[in-house]
Amino acid sequence: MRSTSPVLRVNLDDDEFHTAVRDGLRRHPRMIPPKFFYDARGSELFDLICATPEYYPTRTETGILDEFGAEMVERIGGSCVLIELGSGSATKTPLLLRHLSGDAAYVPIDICEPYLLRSTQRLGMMFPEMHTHPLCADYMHLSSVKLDGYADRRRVIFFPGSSIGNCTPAEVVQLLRHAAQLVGANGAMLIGVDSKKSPDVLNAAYNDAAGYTAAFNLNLLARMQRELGAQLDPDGFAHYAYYNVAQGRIEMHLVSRKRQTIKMQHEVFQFDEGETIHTENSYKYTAQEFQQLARLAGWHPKMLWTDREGWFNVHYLSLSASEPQHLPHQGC
Ligand code: AVJ
Repeated sequence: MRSTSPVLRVNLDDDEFHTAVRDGLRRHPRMIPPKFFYDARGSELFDLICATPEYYPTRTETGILDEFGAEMVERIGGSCVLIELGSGSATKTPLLLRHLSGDAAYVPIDICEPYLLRSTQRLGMMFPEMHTHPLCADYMHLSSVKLDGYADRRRVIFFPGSSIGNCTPAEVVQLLRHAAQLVGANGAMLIGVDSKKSPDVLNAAYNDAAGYTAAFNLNLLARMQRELGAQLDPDGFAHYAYYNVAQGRIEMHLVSRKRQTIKMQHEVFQFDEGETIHTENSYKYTAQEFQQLARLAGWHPKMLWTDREGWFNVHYLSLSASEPQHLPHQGC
């Protein structure tokens, strides 16, 4: 009775990478959005980052989902439609799926099609009864994603990994509003959010000793060479990541190590030594800060699970104000 639909492509424009790089290099300070990290090589490097000892978010969130997955599913309801944003290799997803009912549906959304296919196949084998409808889409444009079918089921967004950290606080509110529209009345969300913590811990997590984060950042230049024919010296740039305490975010940059140019389709971009391309923000939110943003977007924070050190939070948000804050059997 297994049913896996073919991958549906939604809002991806083939030219988008070119436009983003061109526009991002024309402005000052220079900036290229982090979603372009995730070509096949970048997605692979991201998985390697997740396995480094310094990058605590993955194992911390995995621990939380492993311990509290059953409780989470009690909240969201076992026969829901689970919509995962940025599913990637979907290694954490089984920690929820194993508690869902056999008739649950799963809608993984990811920008990287090979990854989407592979993880869909793997989950299809692990959960043969589950209905899976993969969407190859950019969840940053969630308003253009439409779902039909399963009209009687509760729609629940699963957004792990603190990918929401790539959004500014204003963008968080906007994305959470679009998420609310997608799930409709009675919808819910489970979202993983990385917390503020010691800058030492944060700086180490984005400067791993094995160099995978550096390779991930620099792969953007290689992707520009491969896909856009950009003429550049990949060794002329260095990985730079630091925690900006005032802004509450990790910033990743590619720093020019010398005076040089990047040429792309007859356009020449001049770089001074030390000039950077800002490639990523990864905001860290306290539980209270994040709950405040969720409320601004119309969500009701109902529950929060965290690890012993409070390094990572998984929030349960509902659109229904009347849903109890605490489950009856957990009272007292
Ligand atoms: C996928 C956005 C959550 O910000 O920690 C990891 C991406 N960048 N190391 C993060 C990332 C560098 C990651 N997110």
